[in-house]
Amino acid sequence: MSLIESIEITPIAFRDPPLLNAYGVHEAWALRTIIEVKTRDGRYGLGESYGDEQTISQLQAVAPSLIGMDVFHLNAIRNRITAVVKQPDPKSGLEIAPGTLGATTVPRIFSAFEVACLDLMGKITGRPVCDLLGGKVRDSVDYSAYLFYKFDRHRFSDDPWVDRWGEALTPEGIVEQARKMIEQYGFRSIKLKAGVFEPEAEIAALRALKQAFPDHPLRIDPNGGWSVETTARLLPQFDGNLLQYLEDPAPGKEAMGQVSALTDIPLATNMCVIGNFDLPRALELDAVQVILSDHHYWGGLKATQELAYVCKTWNIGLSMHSNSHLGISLMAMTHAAAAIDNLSYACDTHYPWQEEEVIVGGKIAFENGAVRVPDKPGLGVELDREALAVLAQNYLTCGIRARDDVAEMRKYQPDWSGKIPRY
Ligand code: GKR
Ligand code: MG
Repeated sequence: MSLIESIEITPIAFRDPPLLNAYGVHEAWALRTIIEVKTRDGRYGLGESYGDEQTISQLQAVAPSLIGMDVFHLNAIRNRITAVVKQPDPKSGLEIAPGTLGATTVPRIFSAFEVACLDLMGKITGRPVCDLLGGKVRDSVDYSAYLFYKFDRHRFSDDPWVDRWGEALTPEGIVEQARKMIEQYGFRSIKLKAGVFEPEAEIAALRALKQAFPDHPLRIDPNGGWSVETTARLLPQFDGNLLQYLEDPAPGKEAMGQVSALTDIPLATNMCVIGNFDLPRALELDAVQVILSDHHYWGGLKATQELAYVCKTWNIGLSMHSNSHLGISLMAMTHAAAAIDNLSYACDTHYPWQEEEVIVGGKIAFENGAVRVPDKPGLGVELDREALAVLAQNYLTCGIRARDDVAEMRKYQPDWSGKIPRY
């Protein structure tokens, strides 16, 4: 009853607004893959992962070798995946989406199956996934309002869809976006995606946010868009507890170590520490004081717990990273976060930016900025097969096969380099 009989891997595409970052702009469609692991008795477990061609072909290559394995034997499944998966160049992929990097291949592919197996284990035992991780330490998980500079609509897409958020290219536009998002979702922390405009303009937006939402902790994340010199110049402007943490101001561990030596503001990362292999050097340099976990590339929910123990041991803060995703991922993130006591910050999520879903019941609700931890067996979500078919069809027709923010930005600005640090 717990042996894997078949695996379905379905690439999907859903609409994504023109969100700006240091690399460029989001394309009109974001890609994901839905993973279904099935047992003979008709049960299925769900996973959600990246949708770039490389990830899809790796998932497809591994799947046949898992048939007949026991969903409870995660160690054996990890060993099988490690033996089967082909390791690409560790530097291949998109730096801004760490889960697409070659260096994270085995943990990324394992994670997709691990979550599906945990969902199945939960369904077989009648327990929610967080119980399989030791039980919840909180009843709901806090997420933050994840603000982006953005265009009003995609100028180069044939699809007539226009998102409901409008343009945000100024401090006023960002405050307006925050207001809408907080009104609708109740978020109690704010993150501003930066690295888009001159840093002073982005700090003006932070100040405007502080004035409008004095009780909301603030973070800014230029994705390594600033040099060490620029960051050093900006640091005094963050005085007075403006920031809860400063995320990836400069690119790479060495640069982050240099910035860290200049400030008491905690530095956070989802770029220079993306796996256990990055930890020794980061610790040696004291390069980061907060790590943004992400089960999608860190090796699953249990590996995220292991990272939490490392963070506890070394007195490093733990937060959670996100890329564009749907509800299966949100539920996996919620179960992991529910079972980690030192996850001390509201988690990131892109979820409000997406309108489509693949789960029964549509979009997951937030209350006061938090998602309630479900007590149903498994992840607590079921697949809406009609919705899945629509998004699978989108994938076939959208023409995108790997996220490329740089190429998309070049449509607006042909001389765009997309190189970091830019300032
Ligand atoms: O979606 O543009 C984006 C984000 O910049 C994303 O790609 C990052 O991986 O959210 C992420 C981050 O915190 O760096
Ligand atoms: Mg980040």
